[in-house]
Amino acid sequence: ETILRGGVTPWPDDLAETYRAAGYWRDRPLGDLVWEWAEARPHGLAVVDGDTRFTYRELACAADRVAVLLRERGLGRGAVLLVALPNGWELVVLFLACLRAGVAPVMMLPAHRDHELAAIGRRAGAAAIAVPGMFREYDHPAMADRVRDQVPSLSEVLVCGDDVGAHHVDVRAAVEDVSADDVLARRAHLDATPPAASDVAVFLLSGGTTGLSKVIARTHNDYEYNARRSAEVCGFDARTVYLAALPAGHNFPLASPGILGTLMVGGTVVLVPSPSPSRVFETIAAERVTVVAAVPAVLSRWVAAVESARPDLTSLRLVQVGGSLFAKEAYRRAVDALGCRVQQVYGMAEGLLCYVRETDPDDVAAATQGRPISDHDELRIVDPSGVEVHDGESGELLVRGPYTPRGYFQAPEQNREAFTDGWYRTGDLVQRHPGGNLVVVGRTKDVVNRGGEKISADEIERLVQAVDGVADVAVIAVPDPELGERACACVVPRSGRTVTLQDIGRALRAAGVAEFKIPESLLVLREMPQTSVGKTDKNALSRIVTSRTHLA
Ligand code: J2J
Repeated sequence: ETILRGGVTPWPDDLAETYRAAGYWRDRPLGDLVWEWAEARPHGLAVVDGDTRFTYRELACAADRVAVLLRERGLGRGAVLLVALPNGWELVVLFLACLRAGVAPVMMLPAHRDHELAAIGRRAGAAAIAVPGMFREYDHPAMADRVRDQVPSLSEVLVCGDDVGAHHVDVRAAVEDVSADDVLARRAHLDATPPAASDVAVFLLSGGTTGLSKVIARTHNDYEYNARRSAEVCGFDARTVYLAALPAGHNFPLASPGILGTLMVGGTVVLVPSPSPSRVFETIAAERVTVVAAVPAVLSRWVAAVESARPDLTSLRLVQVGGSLFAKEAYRRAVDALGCRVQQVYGMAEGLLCYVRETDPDDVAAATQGRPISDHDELRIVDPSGVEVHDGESGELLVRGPYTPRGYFQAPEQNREAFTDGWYRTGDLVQRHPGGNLVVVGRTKDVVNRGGEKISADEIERLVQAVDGVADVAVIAVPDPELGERACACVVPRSGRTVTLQDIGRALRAAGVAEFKIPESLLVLREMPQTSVGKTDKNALSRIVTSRTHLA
């Protein structure tokens, strides 16, 4: 059977054989692991969400119950489910249920809205969507109903929360209904029809450079290796208590080593719905959390709060930080404030993961973003003409390897740009530190990295271009002390018209764009600066913006 494989670019056979021979690819679907964990430590604590706790056995039972629910709703092997849930036990159970049923979850964010959900739903051919109930005063089931109307393939709306409509699928109710005697029957049914290890296990969103949404298909083989090897490199074991504070739809908290890596080694996953310092500190103290991951913007908030609140962080062994630039000074300050190891991580949903190792000297830990997890990760650092740079010089990083897919899902046009002979063009400018680790020094891709959330400039430009009164627009990143960067819209209005930041915000919200992507400042221009070849000169725009102290 070839399920969803039509849109996947396979690894070449000889490399696939190499990865198998090296023991990276084990040819086992991830769903098989769920009962393996449950049998190894049935009464071990697997998941904690507030007062809700699951042992490994309870987790496996719940996952199977929801997997059967998916099957009953017509979602079987190769079906695609949009998952737009906040961190909570439902997200873990549903994720594992998908793996058990062979359904491919698309890891969205609860911050996504109609625009993102519909675009991705169409791209991935989603048959269903899972949302919370009311969350942060927003009616997610109502949004899901609208998305269903916009995506022809989408028919089922799953709700993980209260106030479930009669036409919705109630996920919580199914889990409450797990009866002991059916466990074996359910398990046998699901075991009888496992997905293939080369099937798509999960879809991740790309930090995208084009306005066209694209998704990354991660196979059971490559994603299992990614999480297992990460757990090994980061020293996770059964004593690990991992706090998922970043949105679990991201690859970092999901599998770097994250939730999946923790469950693989028999540790405990604790989830909080937001990374607010007070909630995080309370949870660390209450559950004796040992590891937590953060983006630099979130970590800075924690560090500032630690310096004033002095919470009990004595259980913490490791704080991981990645997703955007983390300055040396911020590293030093974090180590001082937290009193534990701070580990830089440079990763991407497209694959490659780099971690600073525990054995790296302190100056390397402070100044580098780590090195790859696999001996079979192949890296090239090239100049704009594609020629490898000399040692120590910076260039664009190209990568391929056992957990870096060879193309985006069903995106031949974008693949021509983003992949060359299987090499993924990261769009990151890096250089090699004398010790061998990578240092991220910049990027070539046109994105705004807003506190670790990637915003495609092109996507927002298309949306702003459609706003009434706009003749031309460019979206650029402007430095920000809190978030690292924020999006600024540089707009040339039509003659005789004015365009305000509020106009843009209103139009984008009406189009159902996620709040974090809406430009936060505006530069109004009479004409767009151009390069000598007639393209918008974004460097000139950045200079104009930084020379002004006050923007709209
Ligand atoms: C500078 N830029 C970084 C870092 C990522 C683990 C950790 C992070 C991600 C992630 C991930 C950076 N310093 N330490 O998926 O599993 C920027 C680069 C990169 C892009 C990828 C994981 N760590 N970046 O951030 O897919 O530009 O993954 O190409 O969201 O984030 O973004 P994303």
